[in-house]
Amino acid sequence: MTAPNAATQVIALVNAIAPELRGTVHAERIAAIQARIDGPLRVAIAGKVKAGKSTLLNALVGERLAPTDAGECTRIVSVYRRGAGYAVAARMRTGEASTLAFQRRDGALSISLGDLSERDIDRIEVEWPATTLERMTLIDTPGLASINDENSRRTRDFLEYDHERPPDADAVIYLMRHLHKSDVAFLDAFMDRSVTAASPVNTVAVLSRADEIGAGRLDAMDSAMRIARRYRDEAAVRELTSTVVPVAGLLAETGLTMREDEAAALRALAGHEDATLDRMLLGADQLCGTATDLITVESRRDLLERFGMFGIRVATHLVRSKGLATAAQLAPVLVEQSGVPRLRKVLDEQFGPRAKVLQARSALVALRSLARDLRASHPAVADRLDRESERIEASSVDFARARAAHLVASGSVVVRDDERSDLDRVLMADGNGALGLGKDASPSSVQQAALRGVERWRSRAGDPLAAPALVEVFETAARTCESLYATTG
Ligand SMILES: Nc1nc2c(ncn2[C@@H]2O[C@H](COP(=O)(O)OP(=O)(O)O)[C@@H](O)[C@H]2O)c(=O)[nH]1
Ligand SMILES: [Mg+2]
Repeated sequence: MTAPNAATQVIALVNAIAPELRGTVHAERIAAIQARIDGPLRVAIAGKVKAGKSTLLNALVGERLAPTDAGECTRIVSVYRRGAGYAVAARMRTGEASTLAFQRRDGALSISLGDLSERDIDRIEVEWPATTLERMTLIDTPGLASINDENSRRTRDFLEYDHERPPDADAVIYLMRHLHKSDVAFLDAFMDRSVTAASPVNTVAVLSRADEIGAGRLDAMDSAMRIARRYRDEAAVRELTSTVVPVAGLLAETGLTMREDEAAALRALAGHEDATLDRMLLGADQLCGTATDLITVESRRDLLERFGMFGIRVATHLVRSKGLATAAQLAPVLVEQSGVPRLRKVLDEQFGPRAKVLQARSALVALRSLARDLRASHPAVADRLDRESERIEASSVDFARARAAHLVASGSVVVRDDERSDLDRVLMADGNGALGLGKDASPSSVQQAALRGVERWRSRAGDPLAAPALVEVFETAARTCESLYATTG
C-alpha cells in the first residue's frame, strides 16, 4: 500500500470539483486541467531567436514538424502533442479554435494560416502520431529577440509561480548558444520567464548549435563538451540547471530524416581528389565556389542547409575512411554524434521520475487561478479549491522534495560534500531508490534503511547553527524516509 502521492491527490480534487462546474462556462477549463495532468509532461523549448529551438524539437520528434528560420508560424507558440491522427488547429486569443490547412513539403510540415491574422492567434496546436510525443508534449516558443528581464538571474523558487497565470509548461529545455561574450553576461539572455519558472528541478540546458563551435572542425563536439562543462559550473547557471548538454540539433534532424539522394551527393563529394576535397571542406564559400563536375552547386547548397559544414565534414570522412555509403549507414552515426541521444537520456533521468509531481504542481497553480475566477459566481467551490490545494501542497512530501531538491541543486543551500550525493538521492530518486535500495529489496531492509535515514537526517536538522533553508532540506529528507517506512511492510 502506498500513501496517496501529490498527483493522485490533485487528480482526486479535480475529479471532485468537475461535476460542480458541469454546464457552466468553467467546465472547459476544469476539463483542460484534468486532461493536462492525465497527459504527458509538457516541455517547453526556450531560448533566444535562432538558438536552434525548432530544429531541436524536430530532432527530438524525429520528423520535420516545426518550421525553422523565418516565416510567420515561427513567431507563434506551437504545441506538438501525440494524437491518433493528424490535426492542426489555431487556438485564438478569444479562446476559440480554428482548424488549419497543412501539407508536407519535402518531408516538412507546412501550415497555412489562411485568412487568420498572426496577431489573433494565441497558439498553434499540432496533433501528430509520433511515438516520441507519447512521453512529452513539446512546446516550441518563438524566443526572445531582446533581453530585458532584470530578474532573470535571481534564484527563484520554482514553486513560486507567477500566480496570476498558470504556467504553460511543466518543464523547460533552455537553449543557449556559445557566443563570444562573457559567459555571465550571456546568461542574462538565458531566462525566458514567460514560459515557466525555471529551476534545476524542471530545467535542462542545452548548448545549442554545438557543431558551429570552433568553426565546425571535426573535433567541434569535444570542444562543445568542454564549454558546456564550464557553463554548468557557473554559479548563475547552477541556479537554473544542473546539466548543460551540447547538441547539434541540425545534424540529428537531418540524420533522422535523411534521404538516399543526400547520401549520393555526399558520396559524390567524397569522390574528389584529396586536395580538391580538402579545399572544398574549408568553408561554405569554398564548397560552393569550387569548379567541379561531380556535384552541382545546387546540391552543395542543399547539403549545407541540411547538414551544416560540420555535418558535411563528418559525413565525407565517414564515406572515405569507414566506407559508409548509404543513408541507412550514415544516418545513425550522424545522430549519435549530434548529442541528441544523450540529451534524450538526460531528459528521461531529470524529468522522468518527477514528471507527475511537476504536472501536479502546474495543475495546482491552475486550480488556484480558477478559484480566483470562481470567487464571485461559485464562492463555495472557490473556497474548497483554495482549502484543498493548500492542504495538498502542505502535506505532500512530493512537493517538499521538489522544493528541497531545488534548494540543493541551485546552490541556495550549501550542503557538505560528503552528504551531497546521499541528499540528492533521497530528494530525487523514486521509491526505494531514495534509500539507495533496489525495487526488489525486502520490506525489512527497506524499513531498516528508512529508520536509519530518519535518524540521520533528523539529527542534522537539529543542528542549531544550520540555516532555516538547510533545516528544511534535512527535515524533508527525514520525512521522505518516514513515508517510505510507513508505506513499506
Ligand atoms: N549548424 C547548425 N545550424 C543549426 C543548428 N540548429 C539550427 N540551426 C540553423 O539555425 C537557424 C535557426 O534555427 P531554428 O531552429 O529556426 O532556430 P529558432 O529560432 O531557435 O527556432 C536555421 O537556419 C537552422 O538550420 C545546429 O545544430 N547546427
Ligand atoms: Mg523557431
